[in-house]
Amino acid sequence: MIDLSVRIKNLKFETPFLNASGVWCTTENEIDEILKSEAGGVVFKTMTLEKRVGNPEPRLYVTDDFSINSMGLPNLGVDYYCQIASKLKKYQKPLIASFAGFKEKEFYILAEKIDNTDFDGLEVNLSCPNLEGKGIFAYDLDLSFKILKNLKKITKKVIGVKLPPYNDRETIKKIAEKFLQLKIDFVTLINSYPLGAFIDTKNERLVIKPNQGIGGLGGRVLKPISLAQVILFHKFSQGKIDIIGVGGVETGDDVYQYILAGAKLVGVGTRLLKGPKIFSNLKKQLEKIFREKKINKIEDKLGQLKDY
Ligand code: RRO
Repeated sequence: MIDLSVRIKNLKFETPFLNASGVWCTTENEIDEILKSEAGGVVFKTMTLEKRVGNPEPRLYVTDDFSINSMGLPNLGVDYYCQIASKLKKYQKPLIASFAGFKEKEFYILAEKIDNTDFDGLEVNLSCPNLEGKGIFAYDLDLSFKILKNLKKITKKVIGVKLPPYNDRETIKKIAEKFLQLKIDFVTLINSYPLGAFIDTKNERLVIKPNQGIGGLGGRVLKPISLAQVILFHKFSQGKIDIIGVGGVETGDDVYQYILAGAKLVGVGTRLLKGPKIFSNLKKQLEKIFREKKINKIEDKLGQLKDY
């Protein structure tokens, strides 16, 4: 019998597939569709204290190879999501609240609100690349560690952090060691690569409008970058912090690569733009790989890359 279920602390996911926050998870209807699919749970669109319309369009460009977005955090606001969480509880799948503040204090107010609801876990988004005139929190390690230390005092729920890509091993090592100390339960690796641009040669202009036409890069091209982050984080955290791998997941083979790299679950972003049907395809394809390789459960292969 193949068992694709995994756990992060006390949360059980019947399959290791999630949406990447941002895709198909802004309205109650979208979240409902994810929960009705073969996804093991859902991560909500990153919520802010107030609702937001986001950046001007065009703000998303998608090809088979990549996506570029500068959505600018459009969402319906924390109160809306807290309210619908109680309705969506009926699916008995983990509901994860992704949230972000513009200032340090807002992270604490958001966490307090979310802590008193039916959400099962929190994903602190320290890596949104698209806020005009603002940097990425996660590139300020001292501030990020301070925020997380304080959030741990506020919430008793399962807590994870969504990180951007880093370009050196030392930073990943430092973060992994600190997260072990802070008892962070999971990390989501990675958000979109922060600086992506593409030019439409016919019209001689960039394909998106906000932020000088530069936005977060996702999709197939991200997978090698993301896999390296997962491998290094898994190594430096000694496999003690669960990882949700995100970046270029399209097939069961991609999922299997993330499992070997050390990710217990995967998040699907760019490919989910075509709809939640991808989750049943991923399930069939991963089960086929498990059958052929005679694997019974994900834990047996987690981080099990062979040496040369
Ligand atoms: O809404 C966005 O522009 C956005 C967010 Br919050 C994020 O975390 N990652 C991304 O690629 N876009």
